[in-house]
Amino acid sequence: MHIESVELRELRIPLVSPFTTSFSTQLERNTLVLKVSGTTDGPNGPVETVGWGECGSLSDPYYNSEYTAGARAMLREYLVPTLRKSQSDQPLTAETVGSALHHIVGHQMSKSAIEMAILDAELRARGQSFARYLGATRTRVPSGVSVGIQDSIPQLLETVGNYLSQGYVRIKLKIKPGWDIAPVAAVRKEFGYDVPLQVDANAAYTLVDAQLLRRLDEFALLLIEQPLAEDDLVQHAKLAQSLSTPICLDESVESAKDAADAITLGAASVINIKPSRVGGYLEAKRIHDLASAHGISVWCGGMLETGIGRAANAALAALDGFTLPGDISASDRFYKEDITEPFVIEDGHISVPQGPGFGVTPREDVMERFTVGTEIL
Ligand code: SMG
Ligand code: MG
Repeated sequence: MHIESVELRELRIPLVSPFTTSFSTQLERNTLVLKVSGTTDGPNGPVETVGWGECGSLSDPYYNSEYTAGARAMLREYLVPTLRKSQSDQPLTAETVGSALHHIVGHQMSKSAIEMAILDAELRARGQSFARYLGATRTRVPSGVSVGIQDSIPQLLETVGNYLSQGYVRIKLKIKPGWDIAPVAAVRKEFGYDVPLQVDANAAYTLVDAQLLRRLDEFALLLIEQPLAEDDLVQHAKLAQSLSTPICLDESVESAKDAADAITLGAASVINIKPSRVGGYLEAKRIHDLASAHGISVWCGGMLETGIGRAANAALAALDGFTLPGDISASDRFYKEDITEPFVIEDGHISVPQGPGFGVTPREDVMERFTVGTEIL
């Protein structure tokens, strides 16, 4: 497409309840929504089109190095100007965004946001759904839920019970040192061993904790997600040798190359694919393909996406290699009001949108109420 303008909005959307992980408590989602306008080539000349993207960053650089104010500067100062310049030399498509931005180091989430908007615009212009573009055939995906660290075990049991009664097919418990064995044991005791259960440490442990983490083995977890630091691939490989619980990487994988390294080293037997963390949906698909070829299970992670990112995640998770339920919950898991039509859980599943592009309609009037800044790039 040829970009004419990019409207960048910074939003702050309140969460229905605080979401606590080993690194912070989120009370709201502070994100960027991009609306790209421009033209694509149609059979009878240029066609006006619009597409939407969302940034995976959080307000503070605690999950990864990106943060929303930084992403905003990155898009304004580097990414959008670079794409504008590139389109004056050669045609820009969603598939060339990655290479046009490759010389800019890092900033995967910011890159993903603009690639997403261009992809949505192009697919809308040709009337194709994102699921069809990817070659995904499933029309619904199983819905897992990520449960934050709670104030007490009784409160945790109530929260988990509530999600199970809504039909969530897999529970993920956030853990940290001091909140690990006891909450897992309590959930198993209360709800039994038939509930698919996994944990996520968000890099809160070190290899010194191997013995403690081995105690999780008796609870038949699907996996333990990112127990060690982002750059600890070798140590994850060592840890994998002493646990029977499969190790899944999240923060450590920022590209298909990282995924290949992790697989080669034996650092992960499962990968959480978060499109924003790896620089976009096209790289996410490459990781899916690579993992499938190596017999590594993958599932789709989440960054508390609004309906825009949630729609795209659902389509990605509909690919065959996504063999485990993702963190793709209903919109009301986080939001009283979503900025698109809400995603709902039905029979433990979320429907994959089938309309052109990501297949959802961003509601600018609703967005307006959560907007803390807008700029036209
Ligand atoms: O979108 O359902 C969601 C959130 C899933 O737990 C989730 N994400 O490490 O996997 C993860 C976290 C990152 C965000 S924590 C604020
Ligand atoms: Mg994680």
